[in-house]
Amino acid sequence: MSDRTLVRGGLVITAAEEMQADVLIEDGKIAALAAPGSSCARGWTAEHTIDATGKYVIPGGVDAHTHFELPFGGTASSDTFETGTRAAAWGGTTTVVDFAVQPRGGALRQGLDAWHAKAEGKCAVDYGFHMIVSDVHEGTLKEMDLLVEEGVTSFKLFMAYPGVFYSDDGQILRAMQRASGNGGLIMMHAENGIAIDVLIEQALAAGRTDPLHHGEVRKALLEAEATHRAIQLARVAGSPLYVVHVSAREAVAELVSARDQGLPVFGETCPQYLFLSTDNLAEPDFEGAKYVCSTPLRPREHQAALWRALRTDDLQVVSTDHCPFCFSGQKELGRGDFSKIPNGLPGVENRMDLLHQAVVDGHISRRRWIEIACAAPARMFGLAPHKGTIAPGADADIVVYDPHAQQTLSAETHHMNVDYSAYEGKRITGQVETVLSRGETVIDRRRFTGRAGHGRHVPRSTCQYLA
Ligand code: DUC
Ligand code: ZN
Ligand code: ZN
Repeated sequence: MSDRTLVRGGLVITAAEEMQADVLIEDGKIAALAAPGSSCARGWTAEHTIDATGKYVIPGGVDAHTHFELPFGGTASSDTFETGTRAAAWGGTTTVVDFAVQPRGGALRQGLDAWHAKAEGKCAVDYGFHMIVSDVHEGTLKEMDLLVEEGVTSFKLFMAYPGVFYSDDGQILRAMQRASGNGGLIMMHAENGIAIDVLIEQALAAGRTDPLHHGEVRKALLEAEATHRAIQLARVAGSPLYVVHVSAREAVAELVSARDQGLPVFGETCPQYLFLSTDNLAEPDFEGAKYVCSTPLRPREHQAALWRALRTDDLQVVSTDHCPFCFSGQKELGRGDFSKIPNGLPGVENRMDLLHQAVVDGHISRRRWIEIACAAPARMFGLAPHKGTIAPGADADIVVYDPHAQQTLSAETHHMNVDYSAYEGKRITGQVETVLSRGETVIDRRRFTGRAGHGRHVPRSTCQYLA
């Protein structure tokens, strides 16, 4: 006996179109869309009906950049796969792509197995993995081919963090050459980490130890320089490139220039760069530590370039880089030395709402909201056509979104396992009401009805932007 649900009376919004439609779900997949009310006439019967009158019916969000349980700076990010994916569901995100980490001196396989073990049986929504390559050598390169075959089709390299994740230009070039042969997508953390380390040392020696100096040493020009270098290396290797967490307008200019030349160069930014700034890093009493992440928050003047690039498709994706550390006991590790503050911000629960607020504020259209938060990350990371859209045959990952609800973001009410909100007190118009993951209701009118273990690992195909 098949299981059917009808989502009735809502405004269906995809990246391609908006239409009043009923959505019929059968056995976890979208079976059909029909004109409002015609479902009864067509004889559709459903065991469950969700009334979406006056609401948006949108695809579940795809957050292509999370770090659950990431060891970093002597501690680990505070959301587990269980708490993090539950918070994702609350925020209308039904697929996350997290980063498995190759241990230095170890194999990619070791890192990937470790991340599978953390996630298996714990997740409330579906998940995939990228692979952080922190030690490029002949063995690693061969392993990249195997990972692509098993659905881990993207590899993050770091031009930052010497001695931790860092790869030099030769290693980067070799990994890019390999990706150009096996269809993998290289994701780049583009900051000149060698130069930044010099500036960190000089700042600390001069007594400039506060969180604000984290932003000052991680200069926009050093993000732009690394972005330029990564683009040139990718050209030489003949590989596509995806630049993660773009924050500096000078880095955006490098991407625009590459794209104007028709190069397969892509980029993401994150809500923190669109809504927060160095003003937050300057908050007194060490509160600025809450906003320490890399790339860093920039002066507010950078935001216009990010919004513009999102509108012109020079940036394709908004992901969160969700990497939460509690203020108490974790961020505090860096009191007296900003370089010891674990890098990262929470946000997996807030992305869909913040981007809806961007629609309300006139930065982007409704369809662009769905494109950058759902459809583009799904295509970029080989999750389409199952994820990121509402169309017959796609997974029934669906959010009923109330565009008129008013909410205030706060650590008091969020579900992420972290003791502060980066957006404390921010008023948002719009709220997730109900969330389906493969047809199963995981949030029912603002009650969590999901379960750990519902979420499955999703093997991904290669980047669909290149086809
Ligand atoms: N940046 C962060 O802010 N956190 C984790 C890793 C990274 O690159
Ligand atoms: Zn990074
Ligand atoms: Zn990251």
